[in-house]
Amino acid sequence: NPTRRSALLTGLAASTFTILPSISRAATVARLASNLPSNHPMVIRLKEAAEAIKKDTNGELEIRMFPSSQLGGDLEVLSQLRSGAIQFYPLAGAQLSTLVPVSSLSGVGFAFQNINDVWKATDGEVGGLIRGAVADANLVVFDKMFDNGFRQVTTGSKPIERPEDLKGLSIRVPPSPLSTSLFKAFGAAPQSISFGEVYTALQTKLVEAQENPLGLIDSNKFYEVQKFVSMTSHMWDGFWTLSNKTFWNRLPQATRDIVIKRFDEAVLAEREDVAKLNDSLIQKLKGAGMTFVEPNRQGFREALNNTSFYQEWKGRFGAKAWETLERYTGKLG
Ligand code: X2X
Repeated sequence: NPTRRSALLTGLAASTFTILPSISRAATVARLASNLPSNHPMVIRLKEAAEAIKKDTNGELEIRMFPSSQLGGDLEVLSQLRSGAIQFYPLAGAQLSTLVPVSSLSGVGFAFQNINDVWKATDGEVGGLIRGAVADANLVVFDKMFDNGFRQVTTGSKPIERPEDLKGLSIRVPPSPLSTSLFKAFGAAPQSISFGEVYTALQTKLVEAQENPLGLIDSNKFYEVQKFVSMTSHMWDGFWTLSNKTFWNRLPQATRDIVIKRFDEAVLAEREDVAKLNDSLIQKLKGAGMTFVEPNRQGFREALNNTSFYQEWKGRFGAKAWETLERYTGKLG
């Protein structure tokens, strides 16, 4: 009897739906990409945060980690974040500046003399300026930066002891206008290469040099393909944790609060990790065969002062941003 059959089917469908709500909502699975290797403190702490978030949300939010540029190059992954293909991406101000120019403000050459001044600025008004611009670019950005560190120049065959040694030097820099501009100001030949390709670029002598904080010289094993470390500390760099806005706004507020709490904990723990590592890494890298050079940093700063670098970037960032930076660094240029 067709009527009886359709009634039976309707009843069956209804009962199925009445069962469904009792099954907990399917967990949200998010992807977090990073260009750093899994043994870097930032990735280690974010992995811990992800585990805590899954537990705190009773499995509602699972964040899967994709370190070591597994999902693509630095800027390719930024596009994936913007499209929603991935949901979280800690990205250095250097690379982020290709989308949000002011985000490399914290990376101006020789701007900061110590890490305490960096945190005052990036947890303060410099960070506030940058985070406002990132939000205007339709990305979610968390409050505090992970520490990458003060960047040092490594080379394969000759140490960098004075500014003139940079002339003609084929050096890899992150895909970032400011990084390129800084090394061009010294007469070097910078090449923008995604971080995941740097080791091979050095190994195949595509470039002679690169520049990164000690933590990455160690965790990315650059000591295997580079001989000298020149402690130029020519710029500081850090990572903003970014999230896709559509994804983020769909999360329940309670879940968002848990993510914010755990990511904040991760940042503060990572900053301490990097500070401790810096004390031990020089010995460790010497043990791995690297030779350290302590160049006269003031000489590099004066040489940069004699170029158009500071004037150019004061114009590109604008008077307001530059004045905000100088409130923490003192007069630049
Ligand atoms: O690409 C780099 O050199 C790195 C990993 O330090 C940044 O992401 C800026």
